[in-house]
Amino acid sequence: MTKLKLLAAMATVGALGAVVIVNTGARKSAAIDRIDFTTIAPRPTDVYAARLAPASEAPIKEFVIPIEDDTIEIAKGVRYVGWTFGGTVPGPALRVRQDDRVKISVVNKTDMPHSIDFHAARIPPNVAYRMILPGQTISFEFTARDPGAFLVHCGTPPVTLHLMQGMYLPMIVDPRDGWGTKADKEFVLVQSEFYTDHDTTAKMDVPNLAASMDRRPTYVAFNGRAFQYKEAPLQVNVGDRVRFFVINAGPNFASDFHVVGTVFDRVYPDGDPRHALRDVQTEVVPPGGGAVFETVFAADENGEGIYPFVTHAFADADRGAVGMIRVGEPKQFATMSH
Ligand SMILES: [Cu+2]
Repeated sequence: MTKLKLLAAMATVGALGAVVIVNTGARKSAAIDRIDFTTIAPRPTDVYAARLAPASEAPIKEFVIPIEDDTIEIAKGVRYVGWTFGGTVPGPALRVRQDDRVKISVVNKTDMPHSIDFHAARIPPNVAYRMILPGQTISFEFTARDPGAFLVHCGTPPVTLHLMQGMYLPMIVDPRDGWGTKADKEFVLVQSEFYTDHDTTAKMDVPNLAASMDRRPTYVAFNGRAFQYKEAPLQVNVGDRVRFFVINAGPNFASDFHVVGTVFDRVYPDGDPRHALRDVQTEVVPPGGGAVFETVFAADENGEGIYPFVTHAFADADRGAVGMIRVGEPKQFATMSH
């Protein structure tokens, strides 16, 4: 990682940290934690901040989410007009605790109808997930009854199109009794596909819905940009227990999540600790699903080094669904095979 990229990564984690200080420090006793994503203006070339901050202790969490059309970067130097929740693809990670009351307001700032579907909610979809017309705001609330790693997405037909355009975000619901282990680092990774043609005049990629119907993706990505964590690896320390929240927005392909050079000592399909699996090499996360993966980069075993994370469906990894975890301060070897 270049010094500049490291500084940029630190800045994004720092920005996330600032939110944590607000949420768990000065407002620790506040009953309502309100995050208004309309006030955040991310830059399209920023690396998506995969590092997660803890949820605040407020029992009521309120999220204001704008729907916007934004120019994003889906691979290095490849611009694309995405349909976004909150200006990025994926949209911002929402994190709450089991039993929290979750209040949602979604503002449609585009000229097209959209909607929002929370997989974490038990709620009548004809009420909460109805069409949001241009200029309209929809508000609803639910209790986060189920722990897990959930997908939130636009459900407006054709859903394939709204998903390949970027309309999804991750939502984490922490179990009321915690995850059973203490993680030193937590990351969120949302896998998805982009289906595009290149417009040589506009020098941008444009959507190709027929390619999505034929399941022929141009890019498969973690957190909205092919190969971004190859260039800007996830940084952890030797000895860290690392928890990954892996969510699959699809629209079409499963993620066969695997980290080269380690074994997951725990996997929670759906992100529910009651579903715990032990000592897993690869676990499938289906489109519309999520799971929690934990591993320890122990000094005497899989310590300092560079560990690729992939979908083990390698045609998809070769299209961009691969990144790196940098453990400690290893020397990079140019001949590494992944
Ligand atoms: Cu939509």
